[in-house]
Amino acid sequence: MEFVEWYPRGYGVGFKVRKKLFEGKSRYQTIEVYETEGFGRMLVLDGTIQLVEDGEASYHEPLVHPALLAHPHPRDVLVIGGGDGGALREVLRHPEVERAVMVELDEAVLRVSVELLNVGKGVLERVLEGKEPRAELRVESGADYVKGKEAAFDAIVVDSTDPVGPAAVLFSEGFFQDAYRALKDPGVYVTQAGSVYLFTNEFLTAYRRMNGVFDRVYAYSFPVIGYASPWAFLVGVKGAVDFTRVNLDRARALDLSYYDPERHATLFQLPKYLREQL
Ligand code: AG3
Repeated sequence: MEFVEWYPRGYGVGFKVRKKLFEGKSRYQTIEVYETEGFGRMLVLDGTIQLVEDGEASYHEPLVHPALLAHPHPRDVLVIGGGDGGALREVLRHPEVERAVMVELDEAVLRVSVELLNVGKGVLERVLEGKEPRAELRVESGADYVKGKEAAFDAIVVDSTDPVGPAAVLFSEGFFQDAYRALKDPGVYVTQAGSVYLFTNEFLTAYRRMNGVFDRVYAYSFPVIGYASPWAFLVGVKGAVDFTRVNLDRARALDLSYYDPERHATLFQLPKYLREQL
């Protein structure tokens, strides 16, 4: 058996799977969990691969650490989405973080992640049992949550699904404006931004919208296991955050496997045709 996610133009990313462990429909989306042959369990939302257990860090590390290591003191951090707990887990590895709020829209994703996935490494369970004093978990729309917030967070990390359906609002200009206002100064915002080659237009649209809102916008990419790689990420900053540099002393304590802070500059490699459009 195999599971293939089909991207535009007939480009597929697939895994051999031993069996389907779960399928269900929540208010927002179809949720599936598979046991893959070589990469542990796999989470699929509306037919799109969200993660494989043995490889998810190739997404969560480059999503979280560059932004947090570029910020001088990420004390208050907001995670939007990321119901599997992987992004929150990486955020909590930073000792500077005093408070991490995670806002997930779909309670069913949280439940499936706690019951069937080994991604949050117990982080979600600990938060739910009140044993993670730095973290707070809310089940609501991230777009609603940031509305009206002012200078509340040093960093905002958006770990969303693709910019269609429930996550479309997280790529809208109005949301970027709300997120900008919710940031302190200095502040840093990071979002996943789709496949460099297969979602180029969505990526460019998000880039342009963010450019109209944030003080500076940076685009980078990373090869992610399970996605049509390279995968794009967008950073927007408020005030004095230089995203071309990260704090290497703080980085050393993190013991990372994929993102290499010593080679931070390599993040910015984009295909020439795309760089020329930024
Ligand atoms: N992040 C999912 C990124 C989008 C994947 N898109 C796709 N495969 N078409 C959320 C899951 C990881 N926490």
